This record gives sequence, C-alpha cells and structure tokens, in this order.
Amino acid sequence: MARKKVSVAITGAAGNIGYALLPRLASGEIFGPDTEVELRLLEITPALPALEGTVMEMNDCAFPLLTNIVVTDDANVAFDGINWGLLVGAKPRGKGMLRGDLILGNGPIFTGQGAALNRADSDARVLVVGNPANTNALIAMNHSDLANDRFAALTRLDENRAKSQLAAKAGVPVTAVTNMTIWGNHSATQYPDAENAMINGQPVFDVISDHDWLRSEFITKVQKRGAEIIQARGKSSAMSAANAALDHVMSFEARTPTGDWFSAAVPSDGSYGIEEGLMFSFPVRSTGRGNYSIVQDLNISDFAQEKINATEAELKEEKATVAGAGLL
Ligand code: NAX
Repeated sequence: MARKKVSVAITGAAGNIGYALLPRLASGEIFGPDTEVELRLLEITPALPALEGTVMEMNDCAFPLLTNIVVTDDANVAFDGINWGLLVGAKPRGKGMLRGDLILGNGPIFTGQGAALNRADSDARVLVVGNPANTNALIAMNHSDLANDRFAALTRLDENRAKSQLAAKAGVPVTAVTNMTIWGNHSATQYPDAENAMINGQPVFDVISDHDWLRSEFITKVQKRGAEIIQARGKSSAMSAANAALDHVMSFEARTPTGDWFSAAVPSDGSYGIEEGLMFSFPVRSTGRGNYSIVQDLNISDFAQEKINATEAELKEEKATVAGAGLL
C-alpha cells in the first residue's frame, strides 16, 4: 500500500550521486504519483553552500509532490522521522590509498550516523551506498537500535551491470535477464552468478554457448566495471549508482514478481553457510514495504563456492579491521 507522504534522508547530498538522486526522488517516479516527498539533506559543513545551490535548482524544478527540503550538517536533524535513509556521503578513496585506509577513514562516519538513525521512524529502511558499503552498513547497524533487517548496502548497481552484460552478449533486451544474484561484497571480490540467472526463463548457460566467457570475462567485467568507468569518465559512476539506489528502494517497497529476485547486501542469517551478521549480498525477495527474505536452496557449484568463499573472507577481514579499531 502506497504511503501518502514519505520522508527521505540523503547524506552526501551535494555530491555526484546526490545530484543524480534528488530530482528522481522528488519527481514522484519512485514512491508514486500520489505520494508527497520530503527530502532531508545531510552534508559536512563546508559543503553546505554548494548544497544550497542544488536546493535552489530543486526549487526551480517546481516539483508538485515535493513538500519540504531540510538542509543540515547535523545527522540528528537529517534523520528525524525519516522513512528511508540513503547513506551516500563518504570520503572518496584518494590516489594510492589502500582499501584498509578507506575502511578506517570512513568507518567513524557510520558510527555517528548509525546512532542518529535512532531518530528515524521505527519502520524506516536504510541503504548504504558510500564505500566500503557493506562494512559501513555493518557499522551503522551495530550503532543503531533499529532492527538489523532494516539495514542494507547497495549491490544493485553490480546486478544491473551484470544484467546489461548478459543481455548484450545474448542479443536480447535487458528485461529478458532475471534471477541475477550478486554474492558478497561490493568490491572486486563480488561474485556475479550467471549459473542461477535466466534469460527469457531459460538458464543463461543454455542461452549463451560461450561458457568460457561466462566463467571468466563476464565476471571480471562486472567486478571491474567501476574502475573502467573511472578510467573513461575521470569520475566514478554517479548516474548509474543513483539509478541503482532507486531500483533498490523500489524493489524493497514492492512485492517481487513471482519467481524472480534481486540482489542486496543484507545481514547474513547464516544462509548458504555465510557467517551470521556479515553484511553480505544475497538473492532476496521482498514482500513489499521493506520486508524481505533471502532466497534459499539455489544450486552452488564448486566454482561458485570458491568465489563465494573469497568474497566472504574479504568481508570477514573488513569486519576484523573495523572491530580492531573499536568501530563495531
Ligand atoms: P562525491 O565525493 O561526489 O560526494 C560525496 C559527498 O559526501 C560529498 O559532497 C561530501 O561532502 C559528502 N560527505 C563526506 N563525508 C560526509 C559525512 N560525514 N556526512 C555527510 N556527507 C558527507 O562522491 P559520489 O560520487 O557521490 O559517491 C559517494 C559514495 O558512493 C562514495 O563513497 C563512492 O565510493 C560510493 N559508490 C558506491 C557505489 C555502490 O554501488 N555501492 C557505486 C558508486 C560509488 O562509487
């Protein structure tokens, strides 16, 4: 059932992804044409003047459904009463910076924001986009009183990238590709699973005869797509990242079509032997309004298991890093 009003917080709203997110949230496209939207925008203090410029533009769009915009550098204000929190803001990875440094640099942002999320509506949903997204979501979840299953990290961009690659290879529209799972971390260890995906209801391995491509190039292409885009654009993915974040919200708000699923990093309940509590990307189905379950009993080949083990090992290592720094 559609709400008549929805309040959405976006952190890092003055950034690139924020710029691509805001107009689509306010247009009515995401929550429906009869739902009013309030936007609560959080930025660090030095970015507030730039954010004011974006707000001027939002006002100049004269969106009929946009009732209110709050601009703040205080997470307690930003998250007050929200239904959705899109946690995009994080420090970018600098040149030569190791992933471990990024984890420790961004972790503290999510301890404070996790605690501030206690001010959200008790039924709120939180999506972490800022990298390292899985582990930042783990930190926020651990510092919040909201139920654990309200927290997720974005792997929908990876899912969309995988679908696009498979559709191009098979020469079919992207809508023909379903049941696409991204397992694990939003990083180069993620495993995009073509073995359980379908094209027009047929197993991908029956439709695409180039199995070597499916087992090698396809996987690395999806794993390294972010880097490829940075190389070409000189900036990281923003339009496609915002689009994926909105796909994630819409997928959690709606009942998943029968037989299909989508990917999101959610707290592991031990499914597929993944350590409980790790923020791990699984195939999930939504019952609508944010409630979901992890799809069970998918076939995991030895090839897939090896990849899943590798991405789980990376997430355990990230967890140990933030636990060691007192961030959990
Ligand atoms: P930008 O650098 O353009 O914007 C980030 C914004 O966050 C800046 O305006 C900055 O002032 C703000 N910020 C920093 N610390 C903050 C804090 N404590 N509270 C509130 N705001 C804060 O980056 P953008 O391209 O928008 O990317 C944002 C994040 O998304 C990055 O961490 C990026 O790595 C991550 N991504 C995640 C993806 C995913 O699929 N999970 C894909 C795209 C993207 O790479």
